[in-house]
Amino acid sequence: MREIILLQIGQCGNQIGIKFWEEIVQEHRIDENGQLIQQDLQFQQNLDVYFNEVDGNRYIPRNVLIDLESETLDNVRASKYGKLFRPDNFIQNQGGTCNNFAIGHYTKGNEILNKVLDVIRHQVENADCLQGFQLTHSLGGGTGSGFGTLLLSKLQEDYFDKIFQSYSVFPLEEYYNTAITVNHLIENCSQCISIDNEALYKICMNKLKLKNICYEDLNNIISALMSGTTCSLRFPNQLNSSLRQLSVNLILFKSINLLYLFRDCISLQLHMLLQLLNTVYLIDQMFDPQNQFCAIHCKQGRYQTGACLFRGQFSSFELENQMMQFLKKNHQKLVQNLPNNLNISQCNVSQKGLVNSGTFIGNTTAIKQMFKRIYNNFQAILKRKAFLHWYINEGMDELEFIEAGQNIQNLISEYQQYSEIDDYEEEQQE
Ligand SMILES: Nc1nc2c(ncn2[C@@H]2O[C@H](COP(=O)(O)OP(=O)(O)OP(=O)(O)O)[C@@H](O)[C@H]2O)c(=O)[nH]1
Ligand SMILES: [Mg+2]
Repeated sequence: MREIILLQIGQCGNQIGIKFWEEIVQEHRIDENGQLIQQDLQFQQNLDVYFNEVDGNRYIPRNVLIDLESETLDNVRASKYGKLFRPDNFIQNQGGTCNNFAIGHYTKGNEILNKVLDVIRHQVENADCLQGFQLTHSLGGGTGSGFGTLLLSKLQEDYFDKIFQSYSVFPLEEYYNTAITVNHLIENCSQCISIDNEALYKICMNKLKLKNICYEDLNNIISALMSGTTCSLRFPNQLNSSLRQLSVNLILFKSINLLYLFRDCISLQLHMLLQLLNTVYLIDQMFDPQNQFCAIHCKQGRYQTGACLFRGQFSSFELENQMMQFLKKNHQKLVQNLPNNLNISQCNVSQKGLVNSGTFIGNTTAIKQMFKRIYNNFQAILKRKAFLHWYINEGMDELEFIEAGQNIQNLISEYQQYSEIDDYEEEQQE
């Protein structure tokens, strides 16, 4: 089997994680006690990717819930699905980090690190053939960013042949934590799926017409997205059926280590919450900027690679055909001259509440805009050394900040360089 362990870190990481489990237990026909509601092979054939079977008839999520304060995890325990999780997999501390990366990474985070690694080791030993780890966290607070990256670096040492995929929520502010965390993700994460809270707020306001938007609204969108991106892992599928295959299909420059984040960063677009009328409309929606999860202008870059994940009842012939038509009309969206850089996979089990739906994951050079935004804001406060003492007091060195700035700048240059090659090739073809 090809098991995955989900690591939920900090308030945001756990709130998203819980929504994800709520969503997928329903898709796999499991109730809040871990028991099957309906036995049917199409829903349960690949259950062991995300669940451990216990006592022969209960299915328990393979996850670890971690926080340096207790409130969020107490809420999880008290929620409808609280009993679903293994009690030993909750690991918490008191007091939080006051939004400080250094406390999560160096001081308080270190106090719980061994306990967390023990619980993970236990899970790995119980797995038949672990494919990798997924991480949900935000880059804004101190736990998701600081402890999240500490854990990633330790796990990379112990399980270097596994795939590490993160669902990383980018905040509207909190530039120190964000920039330092991005620097760690460049180093230790195989695929970083970037979710921008700013873009989520826009989807809630403009598309879903919601008022008084709260985290739950944002997390509903994220969990629908995670359900879409993991469907090829959870249900029988030919394409993108493992984290490694997703990496192979989406990440172009694995062997050239300078291009780390090019390899690591995947921007997201998603079609969701719309009952689909036909395939053409669905494909259109998948590429519609209004549905994208990063607040960037996609027209200012090109997709190097992409994966379209369709759910529902489709004719494969029709899908391939319509996609070809779409790409003929929109050839400027994709880098030319790269064979098979857009792949299509199809899952017959529909997403909750939808007949047909689709999720698009794309690796685009336009994501450099997001890093430019982070870099500029980060440099503006670093130049004044504002708030730096809070980090230095917890054992961080100023050099770490300088290095993070340089690495993000290098990353932006890499993206820039590839954009220029794409533009040049496009001109030559015209
Ligand atoms: N989308 C989303 N964003 C969240 C959620 N909770 C917090 N955030 C964002 O995440 C950032 C703060 O991170 P938290 O997850 O609260 O912090 P933490 O990881 O628990 O770290 P501490 O600072 O130690 O509390 C802010 O930018 C929030 O806007 C959530 O449930 N959903
Ligand atoms: Mg917190």
